[in-house]
Amino acid sequence: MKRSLGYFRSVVLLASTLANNSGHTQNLVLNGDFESPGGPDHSFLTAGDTYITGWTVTADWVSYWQFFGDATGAGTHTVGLGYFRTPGGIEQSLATVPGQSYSVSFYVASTSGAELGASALLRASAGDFSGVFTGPPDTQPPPSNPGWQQFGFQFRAQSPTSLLVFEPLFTPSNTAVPLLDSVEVVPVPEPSFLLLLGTVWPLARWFQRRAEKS
Ligand SMILES: [Ca+2]
Repeated sequence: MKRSLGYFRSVVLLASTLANNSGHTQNLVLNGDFESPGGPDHSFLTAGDTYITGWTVTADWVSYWQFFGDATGAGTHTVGLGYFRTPGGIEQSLATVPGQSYSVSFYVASTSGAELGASALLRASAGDFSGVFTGPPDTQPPPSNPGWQQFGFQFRAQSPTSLLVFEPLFTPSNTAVPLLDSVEVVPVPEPSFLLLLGTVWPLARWFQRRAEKS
């Protein structure tokens, strides 16, 4: 019986560790909050520029801002993609497992110069996903907080590396620039893992309580 209890204490520890780790999975994105390199505003980064740590500029122009504040209040910097009809995107290559699903989250705000009220359009893509997100309307003239909204999507990796890309989408009637901050990518737990956890965890807890009572 003692050996049995010892075994289930080990299972409790394992299940507890798995449960804790599943809630605190590490962000796969390097410098997803854009707090590096820090320092003053840096406008008009051009294609190929790697000034923003971990990211590569895909097209002229991208701006590195502390002017607009931070999406979550945890930092000071963000990026602006494009400049009033001039495209400008950023990308980062992520190490992924083919077939594995990942969850992406990020914050978007809009800046539209004199045209307050416009909502910036942001195209995001990774793995098998590509979609356009409409940011919240720009209602506050800078340097007031432009207002931030969190968005997200899931993608399935198709190779050992997945390119995460963010670009503005301008239309003849909408030239609002999307601001981007706090990008996070984490693996989506597989159903089999959740099933295992859902089975093992209650059983292990039951044995733990029995052991504590005896
Ligand atoms: Ca930030």
